[in-house]
Parts: sequence; C-alpha cells; structure tokens
Amino acid sequence: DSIFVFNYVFILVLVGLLVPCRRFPPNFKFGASTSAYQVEGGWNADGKGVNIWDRITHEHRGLIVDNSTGDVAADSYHKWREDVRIAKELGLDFYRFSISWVRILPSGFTNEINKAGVKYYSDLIDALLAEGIEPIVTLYHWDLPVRIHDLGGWTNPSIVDWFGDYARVIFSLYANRVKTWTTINEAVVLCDFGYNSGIFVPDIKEPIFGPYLCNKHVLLAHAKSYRIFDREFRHKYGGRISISNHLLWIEPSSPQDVELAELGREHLVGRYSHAIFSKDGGWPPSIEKQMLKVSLAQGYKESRLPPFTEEEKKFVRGTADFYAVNFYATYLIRPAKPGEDPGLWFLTGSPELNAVLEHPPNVSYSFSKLIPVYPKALRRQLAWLKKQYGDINIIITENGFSVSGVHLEDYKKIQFINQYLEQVLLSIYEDNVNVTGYTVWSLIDNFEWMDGYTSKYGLYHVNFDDPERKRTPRASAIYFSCVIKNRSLNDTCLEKNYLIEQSKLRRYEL
Ligand SMILES: *[C@@H]1O[C@H](CO)[C@@H](O)[C@H](O)[C@H]1NC(C)=O
Ligand SMILES: *[C@@H]1O[C@H](CO)[C@@H](O)[C@H](O)[C@H]1NC(C)=O
Ligand SMILES: *[C@@H]1O[C@H](CO)[C@@H](O)[C@H](O)[C@H]1NC(C)=O
Ligand SMILES: *[C@@H]1O[C@H](CO)[C@@H](O)[C@H](O)[C@H]1NC(C)=O
Ligand SMILES: CC(=O)N[C@H]1CO[C@H](CO)[C@@H](O)[C@@H]1O
Repeated sequence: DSIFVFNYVFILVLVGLLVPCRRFPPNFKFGASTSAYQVEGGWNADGKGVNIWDRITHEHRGLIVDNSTGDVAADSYHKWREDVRIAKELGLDFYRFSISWVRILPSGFTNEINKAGVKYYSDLIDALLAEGIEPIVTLYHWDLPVRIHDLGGWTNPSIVDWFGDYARVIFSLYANRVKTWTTINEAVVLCDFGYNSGIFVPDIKEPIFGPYLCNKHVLLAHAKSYRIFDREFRHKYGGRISISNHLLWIEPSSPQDVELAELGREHLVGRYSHAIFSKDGGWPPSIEKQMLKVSLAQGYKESRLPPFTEEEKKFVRGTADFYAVNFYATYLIRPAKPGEDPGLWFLTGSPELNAVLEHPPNVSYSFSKLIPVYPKALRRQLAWLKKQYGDINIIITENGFSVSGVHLEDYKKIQFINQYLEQVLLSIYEDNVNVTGYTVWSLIDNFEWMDGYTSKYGLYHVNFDDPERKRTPRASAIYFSCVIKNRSLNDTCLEKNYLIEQSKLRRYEL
C-alpha cells in the first residue's frame, strides 16, 4: 500500500513538474495596441497640423503598395467610442495608443496648442478609465511634424529639446490620468530601417550617418522626456515611463556564428538599450569597437557612431522604469561569403558586421513575410534581456500576426498568439523573467504603413469601404477575450466549436 501511495505521489509530482503552469500571475495584464496615424484619420480635422506620413502618402510615389493614405483610416478620430466599446468587449486591462504630435502642436512647436486635439485624447482617456481600462500612451509612433522633418528630423540634435517640449505639454495635459508611458516607438525601425532603406519615413536614404545620428538623438530625446517627467510630474501623479524597442531575435546560423550573433544583438537591440539599461551606459562596447574599426577602414577619421560625452551617458543611463518589448521576427546570422554583398542592415544583412541575415528554415509566415512563426525566440529574447540588463520588469507592448482580406476565421493568428503566450509563461515560471504584460498588435485593422490596407493585424476587422468603418470581431478576438477572462491558456479558448458558438451569441457568423 505505502509503495502504491508513494508511486501515486511521485507521479503527481512528476506531472506537476512536466505540465507547465498555464495560469498567468495575478499581476499580469493583457492589452491591445494601435497608433495615431494608423487608425485616427481626421488628417486635417479641427486644426491638426501636417506630419510626414500625411505628406508621404499624399505624394503617391508608390511607397505604399496600394497607394492608400491614412486620411480616414479606421476613422478613430470620430469612432473612438467604438474602440473603447470593443476594448471593453474584449475585457482588456489596458489599451495602448499613441498621440499625434501635430494634433496637439500643429506646427510641431509649442507656440500653438490645438484645443480640439487636446479634447480628443482627453475624452478617449476618460472613456477608457470609466470602463476600467488603463490607457498606455506612446508619445511618438513615427508621425514626425513636417516642419521638424524639414529641419533635419532625427538627425538634428535640436530635436532632443523639441521632443522634450512636446513631451512636457503632453504630461501636463494627461499625466493626472495616464500612469504608463512609452516615449518613442521602435526607434530601430525609424532610424535603421528608415535611413538604410529610403523606402520608409523619413524618406531619406542615408545609411552611412543617418541611422547613427538618429539613434543617438532618439536616446537623448527619450532621456530628456524621462527627466522632465521625473522632475516635474512624477511627484504629483506617480506613473512609469519607458521606450518601446523593436526586438528582432538573432540566432547563429551555425555553431561557429555564436559570437557574431551576439554582436548582431548588440547592433540591433544593444544600440537602443545599453545606454539606458546597462550599468555603465553609453554604446555597447563591442559595437563601439566594431564601428570604429569599420569607419577607419572606410577612410573616415573617426567612428560613424557619434560618441556620448560622459555627461550625456549619465543623462541617459537609468531613464526607464520598465523594459517595453515589441516582438515579431527572428533572423539567423552568418558571415557574408567572399564577394557576397550583405545588403542593408535590418533588411538582408549588415555591411558593418559583414554579415547576412536569413529567416529560420521551414517556418510558416503571417501574411506579412516579415513575420516567421518562431515562438521560442520570444523566450530567448526575454532571457537575453535579463542577462544583459538585470532583473527588470518587462511589458510586451506589441506582438501580432497579419492576415489578408476579411478573414474572420483567423485560426492561424489564434495559434500564433497562443504559442507566443506559452513562451511568455515559460519565461515567467522557468526563467524567472518578470514579464507583467502582453499587448496584441492590433486592436483593429489599420493603415499598415507601406502595406497600406493589405495587411490586417486587427483582432477586429474594419470595413474600409464602409463610411461607418464598421468593426467586426475576428475569431482571434473571441479567443483573446476567453484567455483574458480565464487569466490562463485554457485549451477551450482554442476550440473551433467554442469560438463559433460564441460568435453566434454575438449575433454574427464566423
Ligand atoms: C501607385 O502609384 C504609382 C505612382 O503613381 C504607380 O506607378 C502605381 O502603379 C500605383 N499603384 C497602384 C496599386 O495603384
Ligand atoms: C526543411 O524542409 C525540407 C523539405 O520539407 C526538408 O528537406 C529539410 O530537411 C527541412 N530542414 C530542416 C532544417 O528541418
Ligand atoms: C515585477 O515587477 C513589478 C513592477 O515593477 C514589481 O511590482 C514586482 O514585484 C516584480 N516581481 C518580481 C517577482 O520581482
Ligand atoms: C477552462 O475552462 C473550463 C470550461 O469553462 C473551466 O471549467 C476550467 O476551470 C478552465 N480552466 C482553467 C485552468 O481556468
Ligand atoms: C474562470 C473562468 O473565467 N473560466 C472561463 C474559462 O473559459 C471558458 C471558456 O472556455 C469559460 O466558459 C469559463 O467561464
């Protein structure tokens, strides 16, 4: 008998060890995200100024695949009550949106404040709070005022003060109600992808100095707004603030490429994190060394990576209360073969590292071929952040999967979210990484930058042919609300029958 009991207990313990916990910790929060230019529309409504996306899309030079614009987009400028309603229907703990700089400051500068713009975000924030949904606000999601763009944008050091001035206005308007902030969204995309490719804002191809000047000024501008928040607002209102970084996980292509992969991560993630999150501040030392070597070999007399003064290092170091992760893709890295052109960093490889990037073999993709389904990369990325920067609190501020067409039965997206959430749980319970939030990109279909309206990330479909811009839940919306309700990865939430039944309860056909 006792042997039987012993075995029984043994098996229970074993099962306990083998079956990963499916339940999220009590402090874990779920949300969904959008950004101003992608959903608002109202591009010239009520005194809004012009930003670089307004300009670039109006010029129709074939940068946007369907030559579309965000002039109306999902019309959230007028339909924001619908967005709040569906955020509530989903059961979201928070809704992450961004503020359009020129909707508040039409010229980009503080000489004029647009009352209608102020009221728009104020009403949105109040409506969310009334439904018990926390607003998480991004100050800058790529929609630079044209006047600041024309003055050199992120390559002009004056942008540090201009961004600080803008941030102070926003904090003074909303910090009494908004308690979680991110300053700049995915700087690696605007600096590296932007200046390297020339096919994205700022619509300038200058891969030699552009990405690095932009990189440094983004870090300083972020730090400036953090310092302003810290000195002038935090004591009155509390709150936390960080920067949302796009982390594309880099793995070695073969065991010989382990060191190169680490250099790749420092080039991609470290350049936007080390200055803020490391003990020493400044650029990652390995990148500083590499950039100096490459620059001298190219005939420049100093590194193309602009140095930080000691004062600047101190100014930037420690300017984040948590780490905000936008996570989508994975690359394998290998050295370029003799004579092989590594192409451009963030697209195909890196001239600076003389390395080539490839997606992992044998993976499936979302509609956007930029996103291979490779869930275990997320756990590795989170573990890497902890190893590099210590036991910092992490919030995943974006993760998502695109489909095309109406596609209400988006079961592949459900699998995607479920698999990535499994990795989040492993991070929390196996690796003791302090992840406390997960955000789906996106709440609703929107203007997906160069993909125009062809790439659809929404939990809710938006009918862009309908003047009302009707929002309809996809299966993924029902799945996500089920997970949120259960606070766990309950397999019932994945079942087709359950999803179809629920869609009928909501009076539409999946
Ligand atoms: C978009 O505009 C460009 C430039 O005018 C044109 O060459 C291209 O055919 C257009 N594409 C579509 C899908 O309309
Ligand atoms: C990838 O798939 C191909 C064809 O299905 C197969 O031959 C190959 O072995 C796979 N490679 C890996 C790394 O799994
Ligand atoms: C995780 O971070 C949150 C927010 O900073 C903090 O309240 C919590 O105590 C941390 N949890 C652990 C296990 O360190
Ligand atoms: C999963 O859903 C079922 C069916 O409603 C419920 O009985 C069960 O408690 C849920 N499991 C967890 C772990 O929440
Ligand atoms: C506790 C809880 O919220 N349970 C829910 C889990 O999800 C199922 C659907 O799969 C609901 O029916 C339960 O009420």
